Amino acid sequence: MNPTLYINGVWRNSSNGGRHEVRSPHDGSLVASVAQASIDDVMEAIAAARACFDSGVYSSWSWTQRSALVSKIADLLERDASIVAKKESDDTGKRLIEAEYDVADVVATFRHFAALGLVEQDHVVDVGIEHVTSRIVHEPVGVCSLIGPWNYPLLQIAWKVAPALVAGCSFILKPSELTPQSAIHLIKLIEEAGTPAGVANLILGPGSVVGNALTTDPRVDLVSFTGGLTTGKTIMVGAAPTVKKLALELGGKNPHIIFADADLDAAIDNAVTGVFLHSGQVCSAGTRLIVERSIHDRVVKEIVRRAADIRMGGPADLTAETGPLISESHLKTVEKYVAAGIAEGAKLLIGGKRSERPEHAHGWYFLPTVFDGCNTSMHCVQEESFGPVMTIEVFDTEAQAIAIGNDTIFGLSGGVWSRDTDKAARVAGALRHGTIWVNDYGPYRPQAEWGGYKQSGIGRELGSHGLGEYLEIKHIWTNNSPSRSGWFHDAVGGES
Ligand code: TXE
Repeated sequence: MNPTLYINGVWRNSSNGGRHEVRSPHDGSLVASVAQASIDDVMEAIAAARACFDSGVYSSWSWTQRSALVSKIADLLERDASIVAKKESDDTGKRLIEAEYDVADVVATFRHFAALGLVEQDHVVDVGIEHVTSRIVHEPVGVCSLIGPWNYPLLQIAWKVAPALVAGCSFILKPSELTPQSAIHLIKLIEEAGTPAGVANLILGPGSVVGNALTTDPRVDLVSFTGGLTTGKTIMVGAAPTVKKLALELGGKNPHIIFADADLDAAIDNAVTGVFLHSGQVCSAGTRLIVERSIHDRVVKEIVRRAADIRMGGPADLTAETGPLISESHLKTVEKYVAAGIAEGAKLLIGGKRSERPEHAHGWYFLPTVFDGCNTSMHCVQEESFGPVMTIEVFDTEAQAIAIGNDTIFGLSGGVWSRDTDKAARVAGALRHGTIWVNDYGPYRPQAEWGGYKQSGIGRELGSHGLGEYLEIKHIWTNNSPSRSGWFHDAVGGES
């Protein structure tokens, strides 16, 4: 049995012999068998990360040394890109080419944080007192639990691991139990790059057991989590007694607004990509199409035509444009969501059920689905399906478009299409979401912050704030000409 837990620089199996089988979302075949950590393993991993951090064996490395390490990991990821992409594609069911794009993004993420580590973080502030030097210094936050989801397994983990390493933290990484293989390989590369034992630890297993231990243990200083809203709230509660720092990305219900004066060909094409890419298993998916009434019929007709034409297939199908959902349980969740949408009066225009093609019979394929006649009182408009489901709402005025786009508990991302640049800028400014695309939908770059308003999360990943999450800020005040404070009266006075 391949040892797949990594604790204090040693690869090993679970202390209680637990294993977990990873199954292909495409056809249910076995793609890997990995160790499933026990609580004792989690305790050991946290102890190792804590001892490593407190010893200063890595946290005392200079910024330059840590950046060089992260840069080396990027090189190794580039070397192994095709191996990693294959593992990612096997676990997620996404096409190999999509997984290859993801790995390229992962490399870019490591390179971004390596470069950021070379930018001087510390500085002196002028406090207006001549004999005082006031320095602001940045120090690693400590021991971090990094918990990732299954939709972009390696990428979401990279957004956490790379800044944690550059900052000088120690961490315990827990990828989703559904998609562990790329994380295992990443940790091998982190080891190969020369990272000291105890800095990077890997725990595999279900969130409710090992994830819970990782997010409640008093020795952990920060939890960075990407996943569902319900799990995010549970983590907040568990982290509260020891007031852990939290970085949370909890998904979105993202408005995609098309005005009548938009470049409709580009807008419709991006609307289709924005919601059906990766079968909607994307936190920033543009699931809520919000269309100006005068173009509604034309836009809807075209979207339905395009949705009907989407080719679905597994990792090896070179003609496929999108793939299966991650698991049977997730497919059932999407089915329930669609049934609820129909029950509350949304008009199903296409899809709404699993694929009946024989080649999809053993996998979790759900057809691209479009609901028209929706409004903000409906659950299907308010709740994340995380499947290939678009809801369509209409508006008459700019103010209405903004109000509808903001009528959600989430605030991750949104899009606006218009040839009127002033109007588009006004709407972009008024939408309460962390990323807004104007006349585009979906692209991101590691140089720019990513994260949500409202219940989409806390904090930011990527950009420079994405490093800041892993840093404590210390103010060091040095009085170069010491004197008495003179606040309290002193009956004797002077030096004793
Ligand atoms: O996510 P979970 P699930 C949304 C999406 C989806 C829903 C549920 O709407 O339908 O979440 O998906 C770990 N303590 N997103 O159930 O449970 C778990 O092991 C600590 C949005 O798969 O949030 C996994 O590693 N950890 C999203 C990770 O949390 C726990 C991406 C995510 O699993 C835990 C994925 C606990 N108590 C789903 N319980 C996005 N923001 O992109 C679970 N985990």
